[in-house]
Amino acid sequence: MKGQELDAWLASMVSLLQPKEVVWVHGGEEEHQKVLQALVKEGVATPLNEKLRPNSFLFRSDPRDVARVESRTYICSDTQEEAGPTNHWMAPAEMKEKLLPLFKGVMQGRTLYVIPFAMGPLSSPFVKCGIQLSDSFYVVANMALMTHVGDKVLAKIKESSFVPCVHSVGAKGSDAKWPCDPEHLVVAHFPREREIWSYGSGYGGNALLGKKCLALRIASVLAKDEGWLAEHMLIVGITNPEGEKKYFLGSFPSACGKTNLALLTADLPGWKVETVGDDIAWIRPGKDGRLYAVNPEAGFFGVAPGTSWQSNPKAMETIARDTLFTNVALTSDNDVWWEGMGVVPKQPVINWLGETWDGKSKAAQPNSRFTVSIKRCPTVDPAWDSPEGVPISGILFGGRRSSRVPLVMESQDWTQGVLYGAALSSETTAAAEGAVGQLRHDPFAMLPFCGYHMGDYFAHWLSFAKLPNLPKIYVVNWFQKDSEGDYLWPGFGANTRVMKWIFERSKGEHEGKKTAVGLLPQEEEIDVKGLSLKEGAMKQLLAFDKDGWKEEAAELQNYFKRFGSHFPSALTMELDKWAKQ
Ligand code: GTP
Ligand code: SPV
Ligand code: MN
Repeated sequence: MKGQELDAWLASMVSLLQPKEVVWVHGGEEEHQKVLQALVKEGVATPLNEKLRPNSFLFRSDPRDVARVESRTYICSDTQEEAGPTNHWMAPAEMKEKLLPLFKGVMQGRTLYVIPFAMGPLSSPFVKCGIQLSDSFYVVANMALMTHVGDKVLAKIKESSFVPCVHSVGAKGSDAKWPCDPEHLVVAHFPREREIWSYGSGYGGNALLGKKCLALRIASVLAKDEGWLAEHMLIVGITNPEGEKKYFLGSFPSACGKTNLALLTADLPGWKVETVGDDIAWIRPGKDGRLYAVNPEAGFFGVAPGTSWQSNPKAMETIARDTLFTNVALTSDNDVWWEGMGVVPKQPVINWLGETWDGKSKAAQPNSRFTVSIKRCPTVDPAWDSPEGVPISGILFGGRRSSRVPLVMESQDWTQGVLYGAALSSETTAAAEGAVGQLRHDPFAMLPFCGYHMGDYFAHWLSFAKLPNLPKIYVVNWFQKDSEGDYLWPGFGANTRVMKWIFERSKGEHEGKKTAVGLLPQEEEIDVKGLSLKEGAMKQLLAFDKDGWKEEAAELQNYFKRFGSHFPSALTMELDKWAKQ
């Protein structure tokens, strides 16, 4: 929508939503502090121990509103064909008919917050702006950390355009601390109109509309039209002991390790890791034929459980202050706690539901999260908000695979690498509703986030093949298990060892061993000095399971049938090689 249309749009939305007042978000630290204090006063936020965790707050959601709801997320393109087989679809007019009664008068007695926000550095030619209308003060507090908000963005919008984002937690008239309406929840995207409407949830990707809704689902459609890529990827800078620096992208499904790799603490002497982004990358070809990536976000909305001083010290440092926590447990000294934090909590512990913890059930909700500005990261990359982005030397695809998929392998060319992305599958996590631990296809970790036909999306990726300076593409898997169900690979800091091999491969080092599915490292090429690994672990981690891959190929051939004529024949041919090896 054009900037000049803003006033008329807002007036029409106010008459639809019927709030008791309209409050603009201007941005800035002073306003952010006022928002937090008001949330405390309303009893929505609990201030944490000022000495242990300064300027940090705990929120508890309604227990029915704890994760993204993929089953109620819609792509409302003109035709179902455009949305493709991986998205829920409804015709735009039909969806509007469904939405209008839900939104009509929903904000009666509530404040409507108007949040002008920018995804990407404001000075970047690639920035995309939105205006989120919301009746959630919690959303206001989160958006201030996750995006650039306020008057500067509004000024930009006025001279350009914005994506209208209408959000309500629903439950008209409810005086609950965390109102929501799970029964009628709907997150609707209109790719042609470039609009987002979200009703019924105040949590994460359902409610912070700049993130998955704009920066991935709507942006993926813009990217296809304009010749770039909007991806569910981390961006990390790695410097070797000789001082050479390279940037990498990593695509992992939700709760499969992006934040952890983005904030990796190198466990090898002389290696340095810096963070550009932990969830989303906008990637464009530069004039030199290389790919450049920008992080459209300004903060982390990271998974709390599993984060510890052992596994991810940089994340622990990042969230040491100025952080919002949602659905974690509260210790008796007013600090936060979660499973896998690696410390014993001060008892009694109050669990995420606000009850005294029984010591047996989960104290923190498995998808409990922290929200924090990227500027709090001790090793934020100096180029994290570079308007042009950072040049990319390698792209990683990884999922949770307990067997078959090796620790790392390298594609022989772009087409095989695109097949790595298309073939990605992973065991499901708590980041979305539904069962956990079930293997599902999640192409490019974009299954819940691609705003158009996934077959066309594969073709769009292939269309970059002609660029002269493409990065190499890798599969990684930190999650192989042994026969006792234990992880074979220590993961976390030890992933430095895999990044080292990838880094050195991009300089032409290491020979590896060729297979039909890609190049695997020879055992001695991975530096495992100082790691405590089970006997034979590396052999298993780097094994090429030929029969397993044939089976994988057959299963993929079957899966890809759903994309029909949209499925690129180049991928069919590549996959044939895997099946017939
Ligand atoms: P989203 O924010 O949902 O997109 O997730 P993400 O991909 O950023 O996942 P994140 O890094 O937050 O990791 C999710 C969970 O996986 C956490 O509980 C981590 O502790 C765990 N994890 C991350 N990296 C590793 C690893 O190398 N090995 C093992 N075993 N677990 C890991
Ligand atoms: C994900 O689920 O991939 C997330 C969390 O990054 S949310 O913002 O809730 O989508
Ligand atoms: Mn994510």
